[in-house]
This record gives sequence, C-alpha cells and structure tokens, in this order.
Amino acid sequence: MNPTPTVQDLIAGIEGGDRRSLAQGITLVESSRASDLPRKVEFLDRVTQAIPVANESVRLGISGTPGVGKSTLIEAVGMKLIGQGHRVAVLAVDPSSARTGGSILGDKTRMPQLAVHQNAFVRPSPAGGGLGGITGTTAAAVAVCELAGYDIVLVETVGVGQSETAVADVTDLFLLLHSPGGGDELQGIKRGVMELADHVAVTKADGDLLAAANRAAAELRSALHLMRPKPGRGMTPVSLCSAVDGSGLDELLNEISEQHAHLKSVGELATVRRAQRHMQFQRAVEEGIRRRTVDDDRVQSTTERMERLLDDGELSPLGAANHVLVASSTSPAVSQTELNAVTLIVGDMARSVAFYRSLGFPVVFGGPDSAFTTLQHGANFLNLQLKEHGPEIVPWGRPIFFVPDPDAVFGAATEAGHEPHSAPTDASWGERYFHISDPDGHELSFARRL
Ligand SMILES: Nc1nc2c(ncn2[C@@H]2O[C@H](COP(=O)(O)OP(=O)(O)OP(=O)(O)O)[C@@H](O)[C@H]2O)c(=O)[nH]1
Ligand SMILES: [Mg+2]
Repeated sequence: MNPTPTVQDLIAGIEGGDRRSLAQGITLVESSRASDLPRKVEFLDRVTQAIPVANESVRLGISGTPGVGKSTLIEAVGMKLIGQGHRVAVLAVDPSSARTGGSILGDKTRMPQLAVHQNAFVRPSPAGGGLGGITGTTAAAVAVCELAGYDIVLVETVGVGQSETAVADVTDLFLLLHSPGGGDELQGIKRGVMELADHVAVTKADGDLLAAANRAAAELRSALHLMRPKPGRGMTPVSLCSAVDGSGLDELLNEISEQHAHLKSVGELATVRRAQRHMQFQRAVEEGIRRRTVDDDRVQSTTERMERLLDDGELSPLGAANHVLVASSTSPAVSQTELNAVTLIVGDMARSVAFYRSLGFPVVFGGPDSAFTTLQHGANFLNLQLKEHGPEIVPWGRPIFFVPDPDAVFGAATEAGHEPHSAPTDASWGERYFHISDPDGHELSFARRL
C-alpha cells in the first residue's frame, strides 16, 4: 500500500492531470469517516481556492427512469463533446444502496469509449454519507473534476425520487430523459421532477419506437405547458433523440449549450451557483448541529427526561425543547472553541495572509492587498494590521487559539513547510498545545482542553 498522499500532493497531482490523484480526491470527499473530516475540509477549501468562482464549466444533471437510456446517451454525447475539444467528467449518483459494484461495472460497459478515453473520467458515486448528504458530496466531486480540468461535468442519476433534487441542486441545467412510452408512464413522473427539468428529451426515437416517441413528445409538451417555467428561464423544450442512430443528438447539444450561454449572459448562472453554495453550507451546518446534538450524551439524557415530563404534563412542548437546547449549547463539543480576537502588527500582509491560510485560517475580511485583514479559526478571530498603517498597537501576550484538534493544525503547518517550536504536547495544566511563530515573530499557541 502506498502511504496516504498529503493534501498538497493530492492537489498538485489532480492539477497535473494524474487520474489516480483525481480518484483519491473523490474518494476523500465521499468519506463519511469522522477521522477523515479535517483532511477532507482542508482539501476542499484548497480545491475551492484553486478554481475561479466564475469558472466556465458546464454542469449538467441527467435523470430518467431505470433503462430509459441515460448511460447510452451520455456515451454518445460525451464522445461528441470530446470531438469538439471538451474534457468530459461523468459522475453517476446512485441513491439506492442495493445497487453495488455489479451495476457500476454495468454503467461503465454502457460507456465503453468514454470509460477509457484520456479526455473523459467516469466515476460512480455512492449516495454520500458525509456532512451534506448526496448534495454535498456530489457538489464536492464536481469541484474536484473541475480542478482536474474537466470543463463539462455530467451528473447521471437514476430517477427514483430524492436524488433528482440533489442533482438539480448541484448542476446548472437539468435534463430529464423520457422513454417513448406516453400515457400511464407520463402520469408516473412526479410533477416535482418535471418542474426541475430545463430540458426534456424523449429517447430511443428510432426504428419501431419513432412513432411512439413523437406521441410521447406531444404529450410532454402539453403537460409542460401547464407548468410555470423557472425564474430567468423560458418554456422547457422537448426534443427527440436516439443514441443508437445518432439522430437529434447534435440538436440536443446545441440547444443545451444555448440554454447555458443564455443563463450566463443574463447573470442567472452566477445567481444559481451562489444560491447552491449557500444552501450546501446551510445544510452542512444544520446537519452538523443535529448530529452533534444527537450524539451528545447530555443532550440525549435531557431529551429522555423531557419526554417523560412531557407525558407527565409537567412541561409544554416548547418548554421541554428549551431545556434540551440549553443543554446542547453548554455541551462540551460546543464549548471547546472559545472566542479569541486579537490584533497583530505585520510587516508584509501577503506573506502573513499566506502563512495563516496555510494553517487553515480562512480570510473573512480584507486579504493579501489590504492594510487590515481578519481571519477566522473556529470561533477565534485574528486581525492583522500592516505596520506602516496607522499607530502601532502593541499586541499583549500571546494569542491562544482553542481548537478542537491542535494536531490537525500542527499537521497543516508542517506540511506547509513551517517549523512549530515543538510537537503537540499534553501539559500538566490540562491542555494539549503547541507553539509556532508567524513571519513577524509573533508567538502563537494552538490548544485544546484535555
Ligand atoms: N432503440 C434504442 N435503444 C436504446 C437507446 N439508448 C439506449 N437503448 C437501450 O436501452 C437499454 C438501457 O440503456 P441504458 O443506457 O443502460 O439506460 P440507463 O438509463 O443508463 O439505465 P440505468 O443506469 O440502469 O438506470 C439498453 O438496452 C440500451 O441498448 C436508443 O437510443 N435507442
Ligand atoms: Mg445507467
């Protein structure tokens, strides 16, 4: 077994076109192991910093009932896109745990040319157990593919329910495939799924199925007429195509590319992606708080006690909930991080910002070109002020950053080539800590209460 690569090596490998690093990066973002979380977070932050916010990629979700022809269509249009000079990544999101390696292999055999093409990357993704569920994991996998230089990311999902919403939440456009069957089958599609679609394509419009495909398209058009288009978008187009004889594929690609260009030109693409980022953030926070609360012993025992008092008529539902919330806000997990705002005078803002970012502090205000910058670590704020800017503030004492995992910060620091004064140590006064100096010689401590 090869040793686990460092985050820096992983990023460099992915940017350099190494497929193994790309696969390892996606495996990392899919991991739901708590021990992988610090590494995963660091990796994803760096991926985010390495790709422009307004990148030029096209993210297309593709859904439809089992067997409608998703994989066959992706193989056909994927090869066309590669022919036009694009690099194509395919992520297959499968919400059911029942489907295993067998059908994943099946998917790859439905994409025989894409699966081995040097300008394509095909990857089945499990439902995602990490923070943020399918949505969070898939969004992260999309970003990793973009870092690897794939400018078209196709996200396939089988149409069985929640996964369509998750896929629509991480893509720019959503293509719904429909079989040549009409009537009952059309009734079977949930209205919600139809409303997600930016484009509907009737597949298998070839041979004996062509007449049925035309009828299905007509029925779909009249059904869609009764629905309101999404904001900033026109009526949902319905087209016909065949992955077998190739008809309608160029038209489908052209229309989707025009739809995407339109979204971009009216500013809707930026708006949608921004809303998606915020939603993923909110969900991860909510889920993290919920998990932390559920996992906390004190919260659990309080909850059980409150349930009894609820039954005894001692407390109102709101009153009982309030006790649980108070218990959770004083739980050890929450109180591990303490507020610590401190200002340091620095000689070179860009140098200091780079130093603190390499320790895992995101910039929340200012930046390398500013005279004043605020960085955050957990609940700790660090202000940096440029020396020649205004009166010098003499920093008092040494800032101590209480963090859940000082060893993770130590790992990030050494990996970035800095030299902490010592390895993390358990101190007799009840802390695990290490010291490090920043570029101006300010001594810092990172600590966790034991
Ligand atoms: N006639 C015809 N058959 C097609 C076409 N596209 C796919 N098929 C057939 O439909 C079947 C299912 O195709 P897939 O591409 O595996 O369908 P899928 O939607 O990816 O299926 P799942 O991944 O299992 O949900 C296969 O037998 C294909 O050969 C088409 O354009 N015309
Ligand atoms: Mg498939």
